[in-house]
Amino acid sequence: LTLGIDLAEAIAQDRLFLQFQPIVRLSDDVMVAAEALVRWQHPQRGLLSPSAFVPIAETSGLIDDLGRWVVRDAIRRLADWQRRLPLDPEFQLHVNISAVELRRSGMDRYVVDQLAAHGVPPSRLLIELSETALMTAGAGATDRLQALRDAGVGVAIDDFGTGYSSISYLRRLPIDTVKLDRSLITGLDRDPDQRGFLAAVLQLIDSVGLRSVVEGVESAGELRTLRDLGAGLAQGFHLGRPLSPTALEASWGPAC
Ligand code: G
Ligand code: G
Ligand code: MN
Ligand code: NA
Repeated sequence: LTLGIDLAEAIAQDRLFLQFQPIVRLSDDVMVAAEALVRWQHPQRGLLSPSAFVPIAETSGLIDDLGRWVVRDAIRRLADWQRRLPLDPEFQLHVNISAVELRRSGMDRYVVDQLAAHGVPPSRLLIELSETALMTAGAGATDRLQALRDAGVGVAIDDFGTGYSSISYLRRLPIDTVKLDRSLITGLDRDPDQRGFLAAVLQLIDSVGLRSVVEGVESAGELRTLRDLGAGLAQGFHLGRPLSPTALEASWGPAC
């Protein structure tokens, strides 16, 4: 496909860009994190979402270049923010990594080296991997994630609740955060069974010493129910859409 050729060029010419979606601590409504989401401004096809080009990158061998571009740009942004803004001590940037990137040896090294090169403390970064990516990645991948954890980088299982993962993975994988898929949240305020189920899942995650982020909060009713359940961190269109860096900075309260 010609999109693959275009993508190689787009990476080389910096025609990709990141948007940032706020992640909010529900106890005090402070934005304590954001998720970086890659986009591509294609000259003919317009704005493309990652679901339109990450799969192409994965099959065409461009995923390493794409992944490095994302990691480097995200860390540069963190360096810029910590220079110019009174960042909350806890503030963390979440970055998505695909299963194919995780299989590459040296992925962990690249992340740690970029952090050091830009003077960003490793705890400012969190790497997100989908449940499916974690299940299929193999032993080398687990070692790389452990190396990231040992270096102080956060590691999250993303889209939790959609795949076929056993809950025992929550104890075995080198992760510190669980991002709950939005299918667990949609309609939460209207369904008591779903509410009970989510309460139990949140408690399970807490009981094994992990932190949870609830994704896909789209309504005031869902948000209210999550507060009642004592959920920690939340993300979703109701709390904030993916934004340009400038727009994210404007939405930053003085506390950050
Ligand atoms: O923004 P959108 O809903 O189209 O995102 C679709 C998917 O793309 C999500 O599953 C998200 O995790 C993934 N994604 C977003 N940004 C990145 C990125 O920088 N790298 C990788 N590998 N995946 C990303
Ligand atoms: O798979 P992952 O969780 O990384 O997917 C992130 C994608 O989900 C982003 O593309 C983002 O735009 C989208 N997203 C974020 N919040 C919401 C939401 O509240 N509702 C829906 N439908 N999508 C969301
Ligand atoms: Mn994600
Ligand atoms: Na998710």
